[in-house]
Amino acid sequence: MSVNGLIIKRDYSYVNKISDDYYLVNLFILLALPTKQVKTMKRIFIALLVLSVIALSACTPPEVQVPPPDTSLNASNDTGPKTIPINMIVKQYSFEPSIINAKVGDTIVLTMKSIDVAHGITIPELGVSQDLPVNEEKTVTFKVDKKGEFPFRCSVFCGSGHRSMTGKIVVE
Ligand SMILES: [Cu+2]
Repeated sequence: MSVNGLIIKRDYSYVNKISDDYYLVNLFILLALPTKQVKTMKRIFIALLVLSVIALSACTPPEVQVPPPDTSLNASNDTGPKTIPINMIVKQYSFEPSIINAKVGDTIVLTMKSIDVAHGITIPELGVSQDLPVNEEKTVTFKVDKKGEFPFRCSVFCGSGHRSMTGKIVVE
């Protein structure tokens, strides 16, 4: 019998005497033993630990993702003004999309929905102002008939990031 063999025998009997409550303690004792067999067990244990961590992280529910709406809806070399429908998600602290592109003469049909707290939108230079209660769709329709950038912002105080809740309509 090798010395290693004796150590294993002795320690296994020791482990057997300890109640289940000390399962973890037993594991650590085993992990501290320097024999080949225990080293193998240690590897298996660590592999299982890594696998369970991976399994757990795979099980965490995915974040609810709002599909990113188009920010560039000014495609086309079509002639003539168009009607541009925009679906906008409003939340602390952003409008999505935050940039809306259009051409002079286009009509924008902007449908907005706040998904967290009450917000509002104001586009001063285009005369647009709309409260946006939670979970209610609100639509404003307006025509853009001059070139330029027309900033909009949240018009209802909604928290610490309220002032950074901005966007713009870019008319070419
Ligand atoms: Cu807001």
